[in-house]
Amino acid sequence: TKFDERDCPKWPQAQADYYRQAGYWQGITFGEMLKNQARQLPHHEALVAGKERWTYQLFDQKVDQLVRGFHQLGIQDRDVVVVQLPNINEFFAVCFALFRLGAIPVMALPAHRRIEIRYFCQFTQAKAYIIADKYFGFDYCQLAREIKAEVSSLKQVIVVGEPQEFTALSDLYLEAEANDILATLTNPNASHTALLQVSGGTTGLPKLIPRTHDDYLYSVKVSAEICGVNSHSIYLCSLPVAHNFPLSSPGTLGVFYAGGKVVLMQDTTPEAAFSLIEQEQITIAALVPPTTLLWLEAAKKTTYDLSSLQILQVGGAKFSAEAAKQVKPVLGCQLQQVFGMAEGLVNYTRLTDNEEICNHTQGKPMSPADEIRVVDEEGNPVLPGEVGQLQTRGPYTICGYYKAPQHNTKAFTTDGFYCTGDEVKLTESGYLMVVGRIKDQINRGGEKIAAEEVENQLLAHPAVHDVALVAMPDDILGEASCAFVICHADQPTKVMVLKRFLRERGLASYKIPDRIEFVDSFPKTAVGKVNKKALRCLTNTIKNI
Ligand code: J2J
Repeated sequence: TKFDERDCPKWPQAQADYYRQAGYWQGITFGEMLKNQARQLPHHEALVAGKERWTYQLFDQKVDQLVRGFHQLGIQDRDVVVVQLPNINEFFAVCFALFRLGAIPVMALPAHRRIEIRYFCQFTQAKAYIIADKYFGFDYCQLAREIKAEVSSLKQVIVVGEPQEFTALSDLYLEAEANDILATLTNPNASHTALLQVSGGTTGLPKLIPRTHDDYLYSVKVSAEICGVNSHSIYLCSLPVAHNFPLSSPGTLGVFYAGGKVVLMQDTTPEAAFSLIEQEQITIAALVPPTTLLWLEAAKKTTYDLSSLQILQVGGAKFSAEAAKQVKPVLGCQLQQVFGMAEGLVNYTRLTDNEEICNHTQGKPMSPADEIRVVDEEGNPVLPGEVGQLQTRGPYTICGYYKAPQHNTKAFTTDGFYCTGDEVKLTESGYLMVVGRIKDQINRGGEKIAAEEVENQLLAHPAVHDVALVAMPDDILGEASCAFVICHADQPTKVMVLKRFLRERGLASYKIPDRIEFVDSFPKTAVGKVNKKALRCLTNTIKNI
């Protein structure tokens, strides 16, 4: 079964026409974008990871070679491929080869496990799954074996490193022969889905986000402009590459678009980052708030020279104004706050903004075509400056999740605005301040956890009668997760037992509750629902006892 664009709600015709006429959507694909760079900057370095250094020319050649190898394996236009790779150059060779073939990568994270990967493969009827053999001690070949046994659509497992019974990626870099397939490939349609991003989610199952070449490339281009990224920029990528922030805001793709250099790192300690900053003369880096706090601490006593660093982007979760104020004095670079979402809308503080704005707001929409409104519970606009839910639509915000018509009626308004679930305040100058959230999600230092998903997994344990997952304050992460569990009266169980249960079922480790509290009942709201607000308060009291 092939990927069907009809499973991805699209912009109404008039809106799409406008985005094209206004020049937002340029009909260019990611494959072409890289080809252009390889022509213009062949000897310029594009990608660095450890000892690997790829120029744009080499990068482009590797992509073409992989196109041949993938094609030979039977990967074609409109096939879905789940890509789960760490921060290595191959991630990009793989993704761009898939882009050129018209195949669609699912941007899985290295932290995902059996539950998530099986779901992605099954739900998309993926034809291939691409992994690294091992990463942080985890054996992905074993995971692939389990998935392959369960998902019949999955024909190929491709491995970076030791392939065991599967196919080695290194065997798929093929040189041109007679009747080169590259000559016969047609360029994918730029208005079609280029990739599937993974949503933070609010429901039992993660949602997939279809991003087209047109809309994603537009967001990448504007992001690069706003962040002043150009061919001299050197971008440090320490967040997991597949995540929307380091991929597109402006991220690695924005750097390629601008002809700059991406430096990938896997070791996320501040010292390793500082050493790379000095060595590679990094000019821009992107972090989530918890890592920024670690950098701020470590920078006070480091001997590394960080003076090349001009911009530090911080996003993914709320960054406190107190920490924000320290960035310039301690790290010697400018702070840029980034408030984005894989569904689309990204807000940036601008490089020309004053410190008040940079430290206290989460920026403003990147595009003049972004439409935003702040609404109350009934969906009516709140008074200026009041708190409400943020809704948005625009040239790079999706109109619906992949294959999720029912959920889409809830997550999108009838006039096509995405309901972000974020509670914000709009300042007089048009900047957004994130003040909270109405979606049932935990933002664990930038990693999103859908409460319902974890609750469902815990409910599968025979001893568990009911469960409610809520956020609890954490000094470093901002939020950690706490599960309140009611056991069946005759079946008491233990914290360790439940945690092990979740791990063995194959839930990504960041979703495993940081804390589990056994209770006899839940506080209820007036209408009889579990009162999560009260439970969140309870995490404080428990902590203080
Ligand atoms: C508060 N909450 C924030 C911020 C995201 C760039 C940057 C981040 C993401 C991302 C992204 C926040 N302050 N600065 O995709 O391109 C919370 C909001 C939002 C949700 C989206 C990008 N920045 N958030 O984090 O899809 O709740 O994208 O709705 O992972 O993260 O999460 P995600």
